[in-house]
Amino acid sequence: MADPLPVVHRPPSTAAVDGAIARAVDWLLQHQYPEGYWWGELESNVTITAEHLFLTHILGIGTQELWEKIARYILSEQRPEGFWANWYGGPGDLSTTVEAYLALKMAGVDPQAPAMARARAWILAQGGVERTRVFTKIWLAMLGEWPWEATPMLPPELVLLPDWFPVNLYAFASWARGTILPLAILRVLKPVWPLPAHARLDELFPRGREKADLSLPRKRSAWGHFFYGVDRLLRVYERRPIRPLRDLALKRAEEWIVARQEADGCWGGIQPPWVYSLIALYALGHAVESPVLARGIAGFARYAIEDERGFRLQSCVSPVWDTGLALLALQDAGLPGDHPALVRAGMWLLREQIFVGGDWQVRCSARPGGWAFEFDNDRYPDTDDTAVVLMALLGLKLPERAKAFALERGLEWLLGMQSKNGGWGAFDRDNTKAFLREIPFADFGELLDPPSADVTAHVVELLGRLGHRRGFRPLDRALRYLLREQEADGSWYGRWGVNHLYGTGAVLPALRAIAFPMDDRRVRRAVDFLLSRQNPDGGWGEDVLSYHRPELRGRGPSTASQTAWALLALLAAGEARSEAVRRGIAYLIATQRPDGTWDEPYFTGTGFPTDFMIRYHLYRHYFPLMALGRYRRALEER
Ligand code: R04
Repeated sequence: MADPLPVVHRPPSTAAVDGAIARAVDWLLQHQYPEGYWWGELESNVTITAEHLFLTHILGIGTQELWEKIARYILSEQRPEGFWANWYGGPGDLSTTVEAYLALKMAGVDPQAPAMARARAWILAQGGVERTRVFTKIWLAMLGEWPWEATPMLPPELVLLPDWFPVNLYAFASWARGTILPLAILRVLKPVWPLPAHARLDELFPRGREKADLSLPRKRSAWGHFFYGVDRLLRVYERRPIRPLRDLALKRAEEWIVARQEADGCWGGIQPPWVYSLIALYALGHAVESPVLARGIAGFARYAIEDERGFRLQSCVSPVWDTGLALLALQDAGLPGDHPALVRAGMWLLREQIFVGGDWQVRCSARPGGWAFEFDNDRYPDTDDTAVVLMALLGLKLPERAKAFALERGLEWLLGMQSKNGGWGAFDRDNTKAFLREIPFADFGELLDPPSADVTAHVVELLGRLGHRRGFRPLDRALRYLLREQEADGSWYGRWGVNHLYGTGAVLPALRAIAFPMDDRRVRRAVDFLLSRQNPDGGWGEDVLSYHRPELRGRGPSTASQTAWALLALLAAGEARSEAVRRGIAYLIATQRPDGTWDEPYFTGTGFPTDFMIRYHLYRHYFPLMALGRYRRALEER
């Protein structure tokens, strides 16, 4: 961790603010891709890369050269205690550590090496393989190290259930849907691609394989008991010689998957549905050389990163999101809408708009017109990217008719995606069937995509920038949703960013954009929350563990992006001339590097709260730039 910074007493001078903005703008302009977009690394944890090694083993396409690079990267991420964590500074994660350990063994790392001995001791102290999550057990089942029977049932017949049925594929979040169906195929085929003897995991069963606890994760709720009963019934069905629907279900599931492969070979733009789809199709008999598999395998190249630390894979890529936010930051910094770099980015975004249908149409009848997070993810546009991109485009000088068309269709799609409760989920409308969280499979991540305050705030901010005010029905409903979601401490929860600083940093700018009175008591409570959380160094930070521990909300070592979120909220609330904002701005200036950017080892992005955390490598740059730019502008007013 960095040394504590000196406490700042003097307000930053105009020259210091101007200089910091100029350096940050230069840095960002230098890091734009020639095609016009910005694209920073999306860092997660070692399971993504370990599982890539498992995939190449299963498909028989691994090379010793690749595996050694993967091993180098995984070893570079190990903590001195022997474990691997899911985010910087986070606690050890048993499943992640078991997957890392196995990948290292497969790559040929000597199990007697000290790093391996430390990992092994830690794993055993945590209870070993039998205590890992369902996803890890499924990987181990495919590799012959865990009995398939000791994983939850997942019937592929799910694909046959109509969308009005209480349980059906479309009731699950888009990411869960794309993951569950290939896993359901694998769960009935139960394929095994055994490990070589030297890589087997006997030493990770504390009481030996024979005495391993094979029971399923069990939820204590009423629905939990119900689904546990369903699991047992499915096991009876499984033993029957004739299962009339099975062949049909497998056929339909295969078609469903093949139909959803994207142009770059991925599924949903994210690693889990992608790897499981490839493996399921392979298990169904598709050859590695078949067009579907070949395209799918080739697609990983753009998600891979090779450097001195070896080879790693990103779980997802963020060019659209990064480009939208970088454009907003540059405009906040005062760059004109006809600046060539901004126009180039805007033209690139126009080409990324999606005009084909997707799974979202099951719940929404609007015409397509949104944006996805990634280069190629046409079937799963999301409302968050769409709102941010539309805000970014608003101020740009682009061919007029093309711009008007993009705005109109983007907005039409967004309005169609509003959920019944007034908020917006990311990929679907009304994806809110809470009882599904109780299936035995669900011991990791999120199975649903309900509306969240952060996404809703981005849409509301867009509506405000478009000139909508209270009295516009969709806006009134969204505002009521946001006000209902405010926590007792005055903050808002952050679904896709850590955590209450992200949520609050999204909501207050949205309220300002719709001309909500910023002296309202609810706004003041949010301001008080932020003021009470400022660190002695002038910055703000929030620990990932705040997702589980309310006393950590808004608390943690200062980071550039989280300081910026707090400042964006305070600036929106009209606090530009406050001591707190001055000190926050001074923190950003004092921590800026000579080359114009910031350091930030912490993970401030969220895939699934605590289960899957992300570090967006450009967050530490464009959010501080946004805050500095808006600060300067606020001081110029009046
Ligand atoms: C920041 C807001 C934009 N948008 C969210 C996009 C986040 C991109 O990053 C990820 C998204 C992911 N989804 N699902 C997974 C995931 C990972 C990301 C995922 C991860 C593990 C498993 C299954 C799915 F990095 Br297992 C949507 C709103």
